Amino acid sequence: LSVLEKIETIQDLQNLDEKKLPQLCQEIRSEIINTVSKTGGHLASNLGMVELTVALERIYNPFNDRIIFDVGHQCYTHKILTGRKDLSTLRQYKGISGFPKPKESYADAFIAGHASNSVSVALGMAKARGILKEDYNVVAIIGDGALTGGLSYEGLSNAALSKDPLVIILNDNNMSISKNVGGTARMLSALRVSPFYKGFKSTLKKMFEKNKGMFHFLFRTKNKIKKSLFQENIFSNMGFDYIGPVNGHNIKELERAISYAKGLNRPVLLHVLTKKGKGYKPAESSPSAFHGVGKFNVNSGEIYNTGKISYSSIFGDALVQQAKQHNDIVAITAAMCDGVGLEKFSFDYPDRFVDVGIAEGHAVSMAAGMAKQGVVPVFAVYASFLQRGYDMLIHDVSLQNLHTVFAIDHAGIVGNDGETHNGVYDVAFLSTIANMKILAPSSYAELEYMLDQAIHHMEGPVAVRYPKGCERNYSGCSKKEQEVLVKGKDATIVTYGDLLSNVLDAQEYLEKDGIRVEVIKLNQLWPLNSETIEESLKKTKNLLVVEDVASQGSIAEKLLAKLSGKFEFNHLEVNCNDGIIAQGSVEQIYKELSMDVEGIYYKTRELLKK
Ligand SMILES: Cc1ncc(C[n+]2csc(CCOP(=O)(O)OP(=O)(O)O)c2C)c(N)n1
Repeated sequence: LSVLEKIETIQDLQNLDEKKLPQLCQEIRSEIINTVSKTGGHLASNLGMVELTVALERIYNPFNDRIIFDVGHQCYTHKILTGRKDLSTLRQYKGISGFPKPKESYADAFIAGHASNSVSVALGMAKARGILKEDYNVVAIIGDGALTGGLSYEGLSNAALSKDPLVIILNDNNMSISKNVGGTARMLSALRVSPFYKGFKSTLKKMFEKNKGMFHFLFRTKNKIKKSLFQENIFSNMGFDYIGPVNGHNIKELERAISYAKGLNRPVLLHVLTKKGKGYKPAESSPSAFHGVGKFNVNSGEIYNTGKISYSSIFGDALVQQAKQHNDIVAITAAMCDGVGLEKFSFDYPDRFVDVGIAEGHAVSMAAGMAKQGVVPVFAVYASFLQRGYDMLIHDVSLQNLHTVFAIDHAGIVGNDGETHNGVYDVAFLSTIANMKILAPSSYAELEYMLDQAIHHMEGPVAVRYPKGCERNYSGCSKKEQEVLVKGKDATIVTYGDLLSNVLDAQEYLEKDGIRVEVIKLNQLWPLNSETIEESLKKTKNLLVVEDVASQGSIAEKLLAKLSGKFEFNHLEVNCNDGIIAQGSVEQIYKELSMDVEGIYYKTRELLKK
């Protein structure tokens, strides 16, 4: 008989006989594995979190207490336990989000998607609780990968001496997406095998059971016994009560430690050790491959559609070729080596490859330092994560006009990860920065060409933005700043990047209706040269701008500002509106935003009716 089926409420979970917990965890694991095999998602991280989430939600009530998941990609067990047992629509259009989403449930205390902010958010909530004199608990759960992000240390530093009780659970699986990196990883390795750990297993475990008073006394005092038993570490030295490390797959041990942490009523850091991919062999042995995974065969563990050529892999190969010929090129990633296509580069040129951890702001400043001393840094980063580096782009890069290259992957709509991951603000924020140039390829050949231009033939900061996934129908290589690809007299469509193919297809349908559209493709988005567009508009008097960015700060907005008052023309814009775009496949989102072929066709007809 299923245990999970009987869990309708958090109270059911909290009242469940502890003997049934192993079976419950097994059922949750099966549910997660089966669902993700069909929907794709963050499998390995979630399998590692099953016992920890069960233990946590037997002690805290997510509908009253506030549980903040860092990144939030590991919250599937939490979703199952808080009224979303049927995960079949996970990450699908109009379905359950793969991240915590307060709109979906009150149990999802805060939106998540970008790493390292959970401690700050939790501290904010703990302070709000004090100010409003309310009564609930606040818990942050942060991974060892997310702990490489500087923001988490800002939060820890502030929280450590705070009078607001707060429990921070460090979910340490020794992995970011790939193996965790840097001094943080090293510090945690040392803690994992600390005397406390061995002690906890034997002596302290007994203390928990037999002599609570003594244990409590040891925690509270700063005497020598404590020092010998509780190894001093960065967290305890900052001011946290440090507990751990605790076995993250032993519910009994977890419940004891969590209850204890809760009872301390202070800022506490509870260190929990988990195994990424736990309970599913293929994910345990290849946790990186199963971190964010597409569809796969549950029995064999075979992941479908791997090794496909994509913009990321074309970029990675092109940069390896560049590095072969130029020994001053350095590749930088912020914990996304595979995601941005730099795996081969990291093997071939380990001395010219830097994985900084989840530290985009630092990566930008470090790139600036390299550039100042004559190296050519290429920072490959997803568009939405580069948002973290805005001040560094201005202060460290732009003011000195340093030659840095930003390979901006996942620009535009990213699909199933949804609103936190869409790269729809990059054109807006990059174009506010002095000296910045923005290029946008619409094909693999153009990406290779533009990367070469950015590295060797341009000065100062240059961003090359390209979409997630694969090249579409268009495979040309336009080498001008902008180019009229199709001549026409009735309307001018200006577009760039991934959407060019849809525009070209729509133009063909319009031509069948006798409507002649002029298609202008922008290769350099910024600075924006509008001469060709002006020439075209004098003839067509109708402008449609089609782009996969938010409307504020878009190319359309800049173009209209430039052309307004010069002459009369009608215009319509297709873009991502305010930029908050739901999850779904890229095709579904394109359709919703009228960026698919049909949508562009009808928008053009609507424009001509004006
Ligand atoms: C600012 C930011 N940069 C990059 C990412 C991409 N990312 C998602 S999860 C992850 C690794 C997180 O590792 P960890 O916190 O240890 O969690 P685990 O998956 O190992 O449980 C990364 C780099 C992100 N979500 N946010």
